[in-house]
This record gives sequence, C-alpha cells and structure tokens, in this order.
Amino acid sequence: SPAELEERFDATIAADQRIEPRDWMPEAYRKSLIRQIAQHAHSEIIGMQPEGNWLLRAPSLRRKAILLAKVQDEAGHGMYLYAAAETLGVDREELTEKLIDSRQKYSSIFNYPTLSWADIGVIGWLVDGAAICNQVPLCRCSYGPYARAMIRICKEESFHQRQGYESLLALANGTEAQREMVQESTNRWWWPSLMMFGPADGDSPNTRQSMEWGIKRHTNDELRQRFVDMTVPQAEALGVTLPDPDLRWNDERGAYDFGEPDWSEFKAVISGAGPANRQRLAHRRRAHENGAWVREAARAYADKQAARAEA
Ligand code: FAQ
Repeated sequence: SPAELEERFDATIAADQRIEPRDWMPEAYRKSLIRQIAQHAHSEIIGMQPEGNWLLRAPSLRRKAILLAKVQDEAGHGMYLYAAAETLGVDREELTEKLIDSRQKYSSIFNYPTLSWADIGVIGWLVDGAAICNQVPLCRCSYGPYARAMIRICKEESFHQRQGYESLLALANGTEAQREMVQESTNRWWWPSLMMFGPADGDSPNTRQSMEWGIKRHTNDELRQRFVDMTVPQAEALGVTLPDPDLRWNDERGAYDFGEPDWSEFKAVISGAGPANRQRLAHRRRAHENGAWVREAARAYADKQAARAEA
C-alpha cells in the first residue's frame, strides 16, 4: 500500500541506506534530485567553456596536454551525471533543451570570463577546490546512482585542484609580472568561488528538505566556511592575498571570520545577467544544433538495428 511504501522509504533514509532507481520514492524527492543533478551536469558541460578558451593559448605543450585532459574529464563528468539523472525517468535530450531554453540553471561561477592564463590555475585551485568541498559529502547522498557517480568525479576533481595549484606555484616562483597576474586573477575569482556554495542558509529554500532526505549532508554556509578554512593557508603558501579585509582567524570559533559576498551580484548572475551568461548559453545552443546530424544518424542506425532484430 502507499503508506507502506512511504514507510519503507523513510526507514531507508533513517538507516542511512541508499535509495535505488527501482525503489518507490516521493515525487518531491525525485523532482529535487532531478533539479540538482541536472544543474550539476549542466555546470560540468558549460564549465568546459571558460577553460576551453585557453586551450590554443596554453604556454607550453605540457600545460596544453594537461588542460585538454581536464576539459575532457569535465565532459565525462557531465555524461555520468546525465546518466544518473536518467535513472530518475528523464532523458538527456529533455534536460539539454531545458538548459538551452534557460529553464534549468548551471553554476554561477561559469558566467565569469577567463581573462589571463593565471585564471586557468586559479580555476583549478579555487573553483575545483570549492567543487571538492561541496561534492565530497555528495558521495554519501541518499540516492545511489548520484552518490556513486560522485566518487569517481571527486577523485578526478582532486587531481584538477592539484594541477591548478601546481601551475600557480610555477607562476608564484616566476617573475614579478607573473606574481601580479596570480594576484589579479585571485582578486576576480575569490568572491564568485564563495558564491558557488549557494545563498546563505537563511535564504536557501532547498537546504532543510534536502538535508532531511540525505541529499545534502551540510548546509551551504557550513561548506563555505570549510572552504575558507582550507584555502587561507594555501593562499599564504602561494604568497597571494585574498581580497577580503574582514578575513581573520577567530580563536573562539576555531575558524576564519570572513566578509559577506555581494548577494545582489549572485542573484543577477543566476538569473541570467552575469558577465558571460549570454555567450555561454549561445555557445551551448550552437553546439547542440551542430550536433543534430549526429543524433539523427545514431537514431537511424538504432532503428535499422531494431528492424533487423525483428526480421
Ligand atoms: N549557481 O536552496 P538553494 C563543477 C540556486 S562545480 C547557480 O541553496 P540547493 C566542477 C539553486 O539551484 C559546480 N545556481 O539550492 C567544475 C536554487 O535554484 P532552483 C556545480 C545556484 O540545491 C569545476 C536556488 O539557487 N556543482 O561544475 C547556485 O539546496 C571546474 C536556491 O539555492 C554542483 O552543482 C549557484 N552557485 O543548493 C567543472 C554541486 N547556488 O534549483 C568545470 C551540486 C544556488 O530552486 C570546471 N549541487 N543556486 O531553481 C549542490 O550542492 C546544490 O545544488 C547547491 C545549491 C549547493 C549548488
């Protein structure tokens, strides 16, 4: 009976076990997971663009090979995540349509332009650093296919973070101009990186329910704090200053105090008015249209195989 199904679902969540695609789940749980996983997948795919912008300008063959591998990993992450979303009864085609019609979101961070080579290192250091902080707890998400996808993704993200940091260390040990380039880039990316964790807890409509369901394991502010605490010593080691006059160690809390991100900027960026929103979506739309013939050919081939199997 429906009551028994709901009871079984609640018991599975309470026992911290996984919900699998064939299990009964409340419609709102399914919807919220589709929302989050689709946004996450779209972020990986749109996230290829800012770095792709530097593939032809990487300063050495070694840096170019590394960057190419990273961007390809992001495509792979997008694919696992779309596959995880498909286990909830949606298809990738439909999700892609929603992305290019602006009916689903992707991470705010990818709406900022990559203006210097240092941005590539800073994206690895701060953006992948924030991504790891947010995603490691998702490896314990109550929905099995999402949790399992996140395990592999996190391993690759930690390699991405290290390559970014290593590339910045090379610049930090270089010329004065290179050090200035790292500082200038850090100044631009610091606050947007903090915004990746989402609105402050008091303004986050989804957190409470997502935590009750074991989708999220920590609030947005908890993870933002964890990221700041992890990043400050790394900034010191690099010799860069984080652009926040309120940043200081708080002995009582055993954590860093830090300033408030500009939430009006965050709201503008997630509602389509960020510096690169239009460009990112236009590019994604064009790529999707240019791929139409591939999808048609694949469909024709599948139909032919099916007809043969029947005959
Ligand atoms: N950008 O109630 P909450 C990567 C939306 S890492 C855009 O707090 P929730 C790796 C939120 O969706 C980036 N929108 O929502 C990489 C909701 O809108 P909705 C991707 C945001 O879900 C690195 C509304 O605001 N990572 O790609 C943002 O509980 C380098 C209210 O917010 C993930 O997606 C934002 N920053 O918490 C790739 C991680 N923040 O849906 C390439 C998985 C909030 O009601 C290069 N996602 N919103 O219309 C999550 O952990 C959560 O969904 C949060 C938001 C924490 C992002």
